[in-house]
Amino acid sequence: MRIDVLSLFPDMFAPLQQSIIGKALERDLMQFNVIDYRQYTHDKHNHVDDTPYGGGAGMLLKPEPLFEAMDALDAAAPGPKRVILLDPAGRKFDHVAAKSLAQEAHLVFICGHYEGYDERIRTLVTDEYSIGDFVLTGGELPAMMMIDATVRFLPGVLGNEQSAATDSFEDGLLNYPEYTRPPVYRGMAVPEVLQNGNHQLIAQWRLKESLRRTYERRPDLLETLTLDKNAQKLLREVEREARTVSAPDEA
Ligand code: 4GY
Repeated sequence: MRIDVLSLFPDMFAPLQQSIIGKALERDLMQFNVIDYRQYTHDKHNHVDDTPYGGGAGMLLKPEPLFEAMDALDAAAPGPKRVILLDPAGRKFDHVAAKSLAQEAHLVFICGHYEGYDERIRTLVTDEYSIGDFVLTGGELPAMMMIDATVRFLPGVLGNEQSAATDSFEDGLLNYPEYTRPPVYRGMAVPEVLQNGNHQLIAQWRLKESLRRTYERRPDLLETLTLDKNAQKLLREVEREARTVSAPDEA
């Protein structure tokens, strides 16, 4: 996979070269390149922004630098690309989106600044994504988050011991609670079932606790999920236990 980022603050991407992404670069599993699109301005003061037609507060990104940066990129690396714009008005980025982007050969991220984009910039774009309902000062942090979440899915990036297959969201549920040694810490014990080595019982306990955590924290995830008979039974137990625990007087 090749990733290009168009940014006015290329130095912000230094941390990405560390850690797991750094390893992916070392192992040649991906190429990563940041383009400072201010270099595609022609005026003396290298302006990338201008005032909005029709008036109003704030400045907008001008179309020319981004169009010319994309022309140069198309010439240097021809072929199909997913061109991603980071914007609070985009589709919500999630686990499924990261997995789908990981199938692509070439991703381009456009990082904006100021109060928004000249609308014509959107004609360069194949996908618009938001990382959440809040407004940042630029698209660099969202781009880094999306790149990190996507690169994890490239074959060979995670070791066997850190498989993406056991992530939260992979089965549509939040992860079950996990424990390591010691067996009791400050009076808090590791659940008995995890210590007795019965893998069937452990799998059932984990599925039930995944369902419990999702039911308590992200009931919206359960709405779109199809559960098998066993999971349905465990979810009914979770629901019953929630009623008994939160209203013990009525039990
Ligand atoms: N939230 N999700 C986001 C963002 C910064 C001004 C438009 C977000 O993805 N991007 O807040 N981006 C703004 C900065 C231009 C993008």
